[in-house]
Amino acid sequence: MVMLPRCVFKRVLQQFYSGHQGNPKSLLSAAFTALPGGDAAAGRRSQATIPDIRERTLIAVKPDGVQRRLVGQIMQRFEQRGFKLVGLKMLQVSDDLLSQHYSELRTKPFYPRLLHYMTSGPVVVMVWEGHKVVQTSRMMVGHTNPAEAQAGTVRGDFSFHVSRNVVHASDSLEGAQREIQLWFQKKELLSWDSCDQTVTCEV
Ligand code: DAT
Ligand code: MG
Repeated sequence: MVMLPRCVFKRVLQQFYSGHQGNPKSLLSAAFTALPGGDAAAGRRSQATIPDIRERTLIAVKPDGVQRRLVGQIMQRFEQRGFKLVGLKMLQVSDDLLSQHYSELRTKPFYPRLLHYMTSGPVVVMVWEGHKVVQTSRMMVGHTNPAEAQAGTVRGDFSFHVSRNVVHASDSLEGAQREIQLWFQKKELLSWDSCDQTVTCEV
């Protein structure tokens, strides 16, 4: 059985009563039309043409970003771009969590300093959702080394040294999934309907 969110169910009823004849077939067609961004043809369209608006990524404002009061400005960039916030929390990170998060960097010479810096104060960690959010947010965050980051990116606008680059962003779909599971419990993530969905994305 398909569970429809309340605002979608309302749209189903509106479309059913406006113009569709009252038979079960047209109720089904109204349901397709009212699904987020959907229309009657969407049910027949191939999956490949439908943008995956449910993609998720992990973004974290690192201790330097929190200390410098940059949390609001960083979040604003993701909201402004049209992405949807589905998870948010502030925490003091443990060595254990961080060593799992940065497990690939364990052998790097800068790793002990990275660990020290990342546990030096609170971080704000969030999950953002939207079409190609992993790739887009990497571009928004900019090059790992702020000295090479483009102006207009978070790192390019707010930092100049690789050891204090303000923000973390997952670098791949698989990485995002792994990191989201590491930092968030399932119940801490919210799936909610944003009412601008059909305005920001053609599906
Ligand atoms: P990114 O954060 O862009 O995904 P990464 O995963 O290679 O980059 O490295 C993780 C963090 O480690 C990075 O954001 C900052 C730190 N770091 C990377 N290279 C460094 C270096 N050469 N010296 C000091 N810190 C470094
Ligand atoms: Mg990385």
